[in-house]
Amino acid sequence: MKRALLINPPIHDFTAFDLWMKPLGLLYVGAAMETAGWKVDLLDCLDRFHPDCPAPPTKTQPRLQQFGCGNFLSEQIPRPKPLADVPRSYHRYGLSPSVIQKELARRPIPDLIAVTSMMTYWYPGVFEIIRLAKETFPSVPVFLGGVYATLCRDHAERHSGADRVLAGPGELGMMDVMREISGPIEWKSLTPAYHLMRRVTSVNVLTSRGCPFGCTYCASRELWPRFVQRNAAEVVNEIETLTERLGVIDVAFCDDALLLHAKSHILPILRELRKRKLALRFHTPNGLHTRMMDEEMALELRTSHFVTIRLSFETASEQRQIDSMRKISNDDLRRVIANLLGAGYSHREIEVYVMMGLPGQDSGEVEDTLQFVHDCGGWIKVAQYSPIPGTEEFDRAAAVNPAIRDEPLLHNKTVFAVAGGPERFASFRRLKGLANSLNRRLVPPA
Ligand code: B12
Ligand code: SF4
Repeated sequence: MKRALLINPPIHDFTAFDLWMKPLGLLYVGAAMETAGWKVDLLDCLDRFHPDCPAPPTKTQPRLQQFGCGNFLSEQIPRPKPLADVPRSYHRYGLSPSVIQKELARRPIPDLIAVTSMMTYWYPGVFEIIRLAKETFPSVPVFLGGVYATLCRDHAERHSGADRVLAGPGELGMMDVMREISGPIEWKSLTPAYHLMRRVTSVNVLTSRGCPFGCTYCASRELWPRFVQRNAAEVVNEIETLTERLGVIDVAFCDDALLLHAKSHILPILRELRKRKLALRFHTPNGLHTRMMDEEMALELRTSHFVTIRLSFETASEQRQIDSMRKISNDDLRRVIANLLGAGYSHREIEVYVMMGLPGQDSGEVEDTLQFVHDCGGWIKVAQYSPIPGTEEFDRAAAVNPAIRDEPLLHNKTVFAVAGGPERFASFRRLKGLANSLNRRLVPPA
């Protein structure tokens, strides 16, 4: 039997937190390989529960902790050269290199190694793991896929050390590779291979791929050129099977467009889940399409135990809404927050993403947006802009800083918020302070 070793790399970044973070892409790749009769093993360098390398208890974020989120093990490391000017400490998150080496050494030699990648600016962790894997298994081919590999393919091919970089959906890419190695394989519908993980505190579910909107700062189209929704019954069965088998109650939806075509998709999914009386809690860390949240949807989410609701709003600038986002207006947000409040959500539970650091965005625009969200009764969640190759906004950002074209480290969300000198940093801190004080005013501490 052929063997594959899947690896989820460590992260090098200013901050990282396990916010329902799962190597979902890799778990799909693993499912495809198991279906094809391969023996699959996973080395999850972000395993918070590894006996030799447990993550420290999470001291903050009690709300998120109870839903299965938490800190990664971390150590401070020097900032890489392109980030030398960013006034923040830089860390390595995940299992220590020595534990990774031990983990690699105790495994039988695989026939191939499949490494995933997430944020484009997390490539140093990817390179590190490829180097360590090559040290232990010098003759085993390493395949690299995932978001970084898809969006920065040239960079990955030139610098990662992987033998092959596969852009796009890995189930398909790896099928071709497996066919090359072990002959014909039949395609089957897949459930992510969560059983490969040591301990799972929540599951991530994708009910669809892609998004038809095409906002100018978003990579969705680059990653999934077509919007495809899965069969509703298949999604319900997956949620039921996974949560029962793994003994978890927290489910995070990772869709780009969860609420689209609701009548034939998410509404039947939620109704069927309720019918099956599964005691689950749902989370939408990746913002929801706000416009789709009518009264009926707000009530459905409440009745179905959606306990983390995040809405994509980004900006109250009507000009920018028209120019760059096809998804929302200010009236939409006002109406939607009212619907959610009407459905029984508290102000604290209605989290609204506000984007900071977009090209050409001045602090006045952000300030107006913060105030607007607050006035509507929403809890502000500041999201820092990360420029993503292949998007229109990336070209605008590159006109200001051409270095982002060759150096993905400069896509880091922290860089974009705080780089550009002390004035910009001071403005960023002031805006963060304003967001916090507006939130405190909305929900005074008990
Ligand atoms: C869910 C999600 C999150 C979650 C958690 C992610 C997780 N790991 O679970 C949360 C909410 C935490 C998050 C946070 C952020 N995210 Co996010 N996130 C996503 C999202 C919507 C889905 C990721 C996912 O689970 N996909 C599902 C799996 C199945 O897909 P996949 O991993 O790509 O895997 C497939 C292929 O890539 C491939 N593959 C994967 N591995 C391998 C391996 C091999 C060998 C092969 C062959 C193939 C292969 O096959 C898989 C199956 O088809 C993506 C957008 C998207 N559509 O992908 C954005 C995305 C990755 N995030 C993005 C951004 C901007 C952010 C934030 C910076 C937002 C912000 N401003 O705060 C933060 C950053 C967090 C941080 N610490 O820096 C950007 C990327 C930015 C970048 N420069 O790389 C994306 C692309 C969205 C966008 N706007 O365009 N995110
Ligand atoms: S609506 Fe959301 S997922 Fe769709 S393109 Fe815009 S930002 Fe991306």
